[in-house]
Amino acid sequence: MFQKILIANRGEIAVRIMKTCREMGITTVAVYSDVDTAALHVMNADEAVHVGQAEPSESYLNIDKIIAAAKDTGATAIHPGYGFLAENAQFAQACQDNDITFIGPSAEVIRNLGDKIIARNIMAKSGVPVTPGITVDSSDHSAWAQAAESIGYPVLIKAASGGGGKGMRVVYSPDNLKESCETAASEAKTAFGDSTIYMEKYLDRARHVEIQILCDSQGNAIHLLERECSVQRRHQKIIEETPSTALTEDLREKMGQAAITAAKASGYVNAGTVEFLLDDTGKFYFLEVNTRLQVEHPVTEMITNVDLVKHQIEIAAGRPLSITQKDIVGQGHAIECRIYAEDPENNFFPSPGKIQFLKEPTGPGIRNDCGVYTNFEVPVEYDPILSKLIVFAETRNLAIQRMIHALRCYAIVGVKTAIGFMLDVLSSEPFQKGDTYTNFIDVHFGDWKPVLSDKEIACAAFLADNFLTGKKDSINSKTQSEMPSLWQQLGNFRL
Ligand code: MV4
Repeated sequence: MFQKILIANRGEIAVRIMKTCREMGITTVAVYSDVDTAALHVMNADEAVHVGQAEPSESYLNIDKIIAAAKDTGATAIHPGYGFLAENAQFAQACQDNDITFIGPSAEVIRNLGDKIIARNIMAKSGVPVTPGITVDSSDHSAWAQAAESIGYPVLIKAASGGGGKGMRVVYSPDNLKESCETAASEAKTAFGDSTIYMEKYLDRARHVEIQILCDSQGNAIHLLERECSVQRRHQKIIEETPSTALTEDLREKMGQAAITAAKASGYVNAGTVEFLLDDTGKFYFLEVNTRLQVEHPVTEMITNVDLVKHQIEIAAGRPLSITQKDIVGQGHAIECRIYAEDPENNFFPSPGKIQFLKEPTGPGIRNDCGVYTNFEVPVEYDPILSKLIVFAETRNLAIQRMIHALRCYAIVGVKTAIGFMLDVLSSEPFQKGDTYTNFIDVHFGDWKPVLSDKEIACAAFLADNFLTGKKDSINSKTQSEMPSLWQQLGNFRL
């Protein structure tokens, strides 16, 4: 087993990974940039190496500096987290070239699955269902027109190097086909340095359901059930849950097996996620494989009681999986809300700044994977995720109720968040009915306006905190028994 692991990331995910390392008796090395000298992940690590300026290319994305930091500290493995270098084949290769274990799949697998056309072809060949689709020479427009006719409109133009929805174009009629292909190709060139595009049948009204997999280097592969991630805005997931309200036991088994087939067909080793679109008739189609630990992995951990990071580390160390498919039994229901520094009154644009006060929700079935603390200045340079609030309960309804409770107890002052928005989504009838499709937010919350300002919501939780922790003197001088239940007042005030 590794003695020392370097975590090539920051924020909540770096903190999360360090927790498992500590439990396993592994020493951790943090890396940090100029604006992260006081970041939580630095304080949580045993050692920390300054790697450069705030710009990601100078620090968290700088392969040479990260490799040097591992060598200088004697770390023999690197966990990349998500984002930054997590799905960078060049980085995985650089680790290998320097005798450092990359905690993730091989460079070759990352490269193959990173190319969505290659990934699609691997899956189609091994019997994993893919949407009707065609790759043709991007300069031959008559070939495109023919392809679209044979697939049938609407079609979706995707970038071969894309993923996460970047560079996609829906085309409803032949009139805009040429133009859409050209814009998609040029967008892809700008974003990924690769203008290769391909075409698929566009599936309207589908759900995004993904399967977590774990594969060891001995050829054992298991799946850890599904995550429903349909509730998203502009390809940014907002709320994730497991199990999906859309799966029957039979469908779950079929999708799980398809994910294992996908893993074996691509030579996958370590933790990964196979994304599918699921339509109303129970048909599902391969989308892509995410070759990393995902943001939403905690919901899977909650219902399976499996520490995914621990298994990632054991697999990377060459150990066989210590669990089998029979050990994976989903229990109860888990929901995650992503808490970003974002402004719901300004299109949910990032709103970094100084955290003036933070009170994390706690209690039975509540987990908050947090990367910030009171007085920390959220840098403008990075993804403004503050934490992920995850709840677990026996049933979906109880989990929703618990999440509403936890969100109401979550006080964040100093930066704006979408906690009020999340509360409205969780309280809504379509969400409670499990009527979650990828267009859920646009359809039901496209014109959402806050009733209470973000400040009011944070203040309510702040006041509640002062009250509950006995600092009531700062609110008024009455003793607790003389006061009307502030908690009750706040409850009425807030919803
Ligand atoms: C699709 C699709 C409909 N039809 N492919 C978006 C992210 C990338 N992984 C693929 N995506 C989609 N591919 C076909 N043939 C709809 C989406 C899509 C989507 C998928 C998952 C979650 C949210 C989404 C939002 C819009 C579109």
